[in-house]
Parts: sequence; C-alpha cells; structure tokens
Amino acid sequence: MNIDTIKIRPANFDDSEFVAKSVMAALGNDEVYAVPLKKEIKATIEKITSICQREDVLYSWKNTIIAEIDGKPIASLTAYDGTNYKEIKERTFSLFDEPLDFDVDLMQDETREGEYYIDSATVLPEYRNQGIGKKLLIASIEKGKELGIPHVTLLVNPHNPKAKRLYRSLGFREAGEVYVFGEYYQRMKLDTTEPMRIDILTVLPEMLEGFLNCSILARAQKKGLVEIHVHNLRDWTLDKHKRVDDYPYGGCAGMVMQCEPIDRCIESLQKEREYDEVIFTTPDGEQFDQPMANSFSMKKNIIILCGHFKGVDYRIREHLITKEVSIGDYVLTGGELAAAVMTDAIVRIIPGVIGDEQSALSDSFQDNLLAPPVYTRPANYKGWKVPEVLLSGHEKNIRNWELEQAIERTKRLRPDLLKN
Ligand code: 6GU
Repeated sequence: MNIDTIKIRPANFDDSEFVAKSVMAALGNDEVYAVPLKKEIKATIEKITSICQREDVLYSWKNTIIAEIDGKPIASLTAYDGTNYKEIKERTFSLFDEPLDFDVDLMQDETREGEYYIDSATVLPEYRNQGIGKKLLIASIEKGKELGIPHVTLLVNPHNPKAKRLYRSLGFREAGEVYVFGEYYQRMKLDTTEPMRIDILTVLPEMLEGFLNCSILARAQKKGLVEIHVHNLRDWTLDKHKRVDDYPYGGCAGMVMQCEPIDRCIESLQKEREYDEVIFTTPDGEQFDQPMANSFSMKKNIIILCGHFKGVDYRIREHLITKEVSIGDYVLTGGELAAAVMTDAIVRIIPGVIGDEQSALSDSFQDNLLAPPVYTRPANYKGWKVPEVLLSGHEKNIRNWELEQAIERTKRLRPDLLKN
C-alpha cells in the first residue's frame, strides 16, 4: 500500500455502520471486524449504527472523517466541538439500551467548551502502524483550526507511550488526567491559536533578515501564523573579543564554532519553552524533502542552528542537536541559506499562510506528482496557445487533463518519484 493514495474525506450517512464499528473498536472491541460476526455483536453494531445515523449525538457520521483507499473506507476519526457536551453526551448514552459496563455518572467530562475533542480514531487491523491514524489526526487538527476552536484535545491511555509520542510529535502536550470509562486517562491538548515558533541561531543574522522580512514570510508573521526569531551567536559569547570560533584541535585548516555561545543561547531558549526539535544545518545531514517539511510544520517550537566555517564543535551535535539536515548534495559557505530554504518550505504549508488553502496541497511533491502546467490570459499570445480544454469551462475534463499532465510530466522528468 502507498500511503499517498489514501484519501481523507468527511463521512456521509452511508458510512454510519463503518463509524459504529470504529467507535466500538476504539473501546477495545476488535470483534466487530471478525468474519463471521457473532450474533450479539451484530445486533450491537446495528444498534450503534442507528445512533451514528443521527446528527445530534457524539458519534454522529457528521462528526466523522474517513480515510479510504480505492473508495473503500479503512479508518475513521470522530471529533466534535466540546460546547454543549453534557447535553449531547446524556442524549447519546440514553440511546444505548443495554447496560454499559462502566458507571456514566462517575465519569468526568471528556471535554468542554473551547475544545475540539478527538473522541476516537480507529484504523482497520490490517492497515495499522502505517501512518494512517496520523494522517487522520492531522486532518482533524486542521479542521479544529478552521472552526476557530482554540484547543484540540484528546485522551490517551497513560500506559501507551507510543500513542503519546505520536500526539506529542503533532504538538499535543499533557494537560492533566480524567477519570472516564472506569479508568484514568491522560488528557492531551494542542493550542491552535499560539503560532508555531522558529528560532534561528547564526553568526550572520543579516543574511536572514532580508529574506524573512519579504513577501509571504513577512505576511505570515504579521498575521500571527508563525513567529520567527533570529539570534546572533555573537551576543552569547562571553569572550571579550566576541569570538565565536577557534582553531580545531589536531591542527587541520579552518575554524570551528565553539560550544559556549551556542550552548548558552539554546539553554536560554529552552528555559522559556519546550522545543520539539533542535536542528543543525550541515551538508552531511539527512536530506531535506517535502515529507520532512510537512512534519516540521506540525511542530510547535523548533530551533535551527546554522552551521558555519569548518563546522561546530562536535560536542554540540552530540549533546544538543536532535536532527541534522542538509538541503542537497553540494556545499554552501554556511547554513543560513539552508535554514532559509527550510523555513520557507515549513512556513508556506502552515494553514492560512498561502491564501488559497488548496494550492499548497496541490503542489508538486505533495502527492509525489509534479504539478501540471498553468496558463493565464491572453489565451493566444503571439500564436502561442493555451490548451483548448482549459478554456472549455468543463470542470471534470479540466481536472482529468491536469492529472494526466501531472503523471506524464512526472514519468518524463522525475520517474524516481513514481517508484513506490
Ligand atoms: Cl545545511 N549547509 C551547508 N554549509 N552546505 C550545504 C547544506 C547545509 N546543505 C547542502 N549544502
């Protein structure tokens, strides 16, 4: 299976049975996927399906998004606005006519106003551990942001460190415990209003300032969608000559950036907030690409240390750096351009940064396809003509043409992208 062929879409009424099974499986009942189904399970599925078909319950198809492959649903996620939670919860549970095996009255509220609450997410057993749940979570976080709800929250079993790590990687942080379904759960919360923050550490801040104060990056900062701070490492040295580098031990050529200014700067930042990643730009790092940009853009706070001269004292890389990244197989004079490239790629996919939400997603590389050609007026310039189909106004033909072009160009120019 290629995870890029997965489509995420809102559920519809006809998905209600799939939603019902997902909700049951999320409560630990994988028997819903057995063939043949046990009679009593079948009856429960039917009952819960009738609940999921309603629009005024927690587990409504309306609150659900679906992941599908070739038109077949393989995973679902149910999430809702926590406003009026109590009332909707009471209605939902009153519809279960069988006794529940936990005491609803002892249950604390799972969510409240101001939260977009991810109630449950379930992937069919044969599709688990392939990143599908993460895709659904990302789509759901986007939806919470679009709805303008300040927090996205969810509960995780405290004994499931893997799930917790996944949520943390998406920006969720621990926010207390709640007692529900007869057990204590860890509450996790993601702030949708606090913008992502990028701190860039460099000995050449001028090199970045122009770039950051232009066009889309400047607008994103003004709109409060991202905060970018540039730190001059010379401000962090205790050396009276403001030196930040020194000769290498062992006597080879070139200079090496010293530990102290870098360590002091990172330490002072980490005192203020938690950082998800401390990135070092270096030609021998892991190659930067679109999936890496996507994953960085889901983080809350990151530090980028720009490499320089011959390199940095290796102890910094051993003790402080969490990821080493290169932007390609060539050597630059410093890491500033690499940091700029990465920052640009990360920021432009933050929702709201590019006016047209669609455009960042329909880019080259987002679906492993190069983008189709685009044209604008006039339709005929010096006899150079725009393809007929684009002037036809026929939406379906135009989308088909674009897809054909994208595939043809990828086959011709970047066949390596189609390999998997
Ligand atoms: Cl991240 N730094 C430098 N100095 N050169 C590079 C690079 C980084 N990526 C490609 N070349």
